[in-house]
Amino acid sequence: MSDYPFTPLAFRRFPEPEMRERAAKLYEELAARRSVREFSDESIPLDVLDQCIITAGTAPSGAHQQPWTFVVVTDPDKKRAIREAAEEEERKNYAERMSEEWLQALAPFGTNEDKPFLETAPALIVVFRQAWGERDGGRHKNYYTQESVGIALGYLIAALHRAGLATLTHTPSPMGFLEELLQRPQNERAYVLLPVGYPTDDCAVPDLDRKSLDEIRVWVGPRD
Ligand code: IYR
Repeated sequence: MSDYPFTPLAFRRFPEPEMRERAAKLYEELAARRSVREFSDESIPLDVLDQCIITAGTAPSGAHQQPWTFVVVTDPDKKRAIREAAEEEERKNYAERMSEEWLQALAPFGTNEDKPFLETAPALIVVFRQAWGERDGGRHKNYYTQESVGIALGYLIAALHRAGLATLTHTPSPMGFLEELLQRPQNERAYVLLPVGYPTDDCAVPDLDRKSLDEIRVWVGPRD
């Protein structure tokens, strides 16, 4: 017997004009999202984070293994410890580990090894990938964990944006210190760290363009 007996799909169909309208609306909403590096220390309604995390947990995953854990850090001492450890790694990145080409790619964004937002933002969500699962005291393999957690992260960023919260997709590298500081089990690997909060009143972001449809889409086959 299947672990999951099949059940009829509840699928919503829309008239075509409404499909276009809904697609355009989501574009408009997500196109307005920007990665923020200057966070206000103003508190946020923390229950909204739970709502967004449960939304992320609806993402598809390989063999439905849901190989993700979302750790929400609001404790000031923990945030400071994370900042210190991240800055130590980033100092090495900027000074030794990043290639000249990489440094040049980042130059327009003015990033450096100082990560004050890790303390200023009222919450950090650290997303972990479960490299393997545990069942009946034994390990079982998880499939497509990178893809699954990447999709869930996309849902999470979109959900937080829609709720009116700013994020930064931050990947201090390497991220092993997060596994230690947050005392995660052996099977969990830090995947990404999202500071969450409101931007400062004078927050500025790089004036960048996004690639056009023609640059990112290749069509194979008839269009009508
Ligand atoms: N992790 C480093 C470097 C960095 C890398 C990328 I790719 C960015 O888009 C931005 C920064 C840091 O956070 O500074």
